[in-house]
Amino acid sequence: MIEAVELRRVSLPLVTPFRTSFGTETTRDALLVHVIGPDSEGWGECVAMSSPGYSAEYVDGAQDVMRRYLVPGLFGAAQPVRGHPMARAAVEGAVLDASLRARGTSLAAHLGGVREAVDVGVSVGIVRPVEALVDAVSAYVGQGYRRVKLKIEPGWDRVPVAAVRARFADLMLQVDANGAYGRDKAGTLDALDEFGLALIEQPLPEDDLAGHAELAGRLSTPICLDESITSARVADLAIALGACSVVNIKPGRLGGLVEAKRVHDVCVSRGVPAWCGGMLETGIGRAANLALAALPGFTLPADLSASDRYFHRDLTPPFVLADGRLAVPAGPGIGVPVLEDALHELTTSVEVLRP
Ligand code: OSB
Ligand code: MG
Repeated sequence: MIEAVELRRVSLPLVTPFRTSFGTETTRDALLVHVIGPDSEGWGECVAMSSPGYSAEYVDGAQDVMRRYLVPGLFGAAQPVRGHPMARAAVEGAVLDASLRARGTSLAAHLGGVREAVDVGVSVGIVRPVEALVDAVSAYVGQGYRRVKLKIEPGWDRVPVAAVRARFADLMLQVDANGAYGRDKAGTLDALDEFGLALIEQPLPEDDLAGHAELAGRLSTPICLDESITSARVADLAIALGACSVVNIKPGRLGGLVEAKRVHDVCVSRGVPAWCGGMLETGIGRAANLALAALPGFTLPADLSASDRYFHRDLTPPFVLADGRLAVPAGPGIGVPVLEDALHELTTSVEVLRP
């Protein structure tokens, strides 16, 4: 039984602006779902961003669909809801956290996690000039991150990649275009083949599986899909078409941990390596992602970095890098407490919904 659901907005200033092909973030304005029951409570984090640049969802829209449809569904007035995976994932996550906390079971154990720590990398935004980018990468490498991902866009690809590769010959390096290359611009991606990249993530638009298959056939660098992978069915199709040979798995994009695990299972059965993506989550979303990344099919380093890579102050005890890994929380549910002081200081609004 659920007594109340709080939709809580928080605003966390980023330590450094995060620039991608779709925009620049300077603060993480996140929406938290807090499910409160008689003897348990649970937390979920919605990864929708402030504006619909990464995908169609955005945080105000996610809160609206939660308020009108998803939370009333929890209270017994269920209606079918198409789309809105990020909103659904946050609600599903909060309910699951509450029930696992009540049972004393960790999310990692519930999902079938097999490791206590996860190899992690860092996603580095577009930083100009190139010298500043190389300095930023150098600092992360010094901290022990196991791989580096560079955000690219048309006009910012070969030169920054060449500069980072020239400085770090053996670094596990990959790039992410967030779909910024049209088929007309995709030719410039051929120039990246000489840098020994681990993968190129989502070079073309989300719906262009055929274009990705063509590119994958031409390049020797593996193609990884992020935005395109909207369900386990699509993951299976994309792999079958040769559109990707690596998959980025994000529970928010997929509508929750249940579908994310299905994508993981597709990857395992097709022998395709997978890794856990990130969306600049607070400690709440990060804890859940780490539990997922403990599954055996996550064989490549995750986009889950230490709290201090994102925020001066996190909502949970900070996640700290240890030998290039983050520990998988072992406590009940997502396994970490939400810090009351930080929560109150960083909250910008609370909407309380009751049955
Ligand atoms: O495409 O992987 C992405 C952040 C926001 C939106 C999309 C993406 C990202 C990242 C950051 O790359 C990964 C992280 O949380 O560290
Ligand atoms: Mg991506």
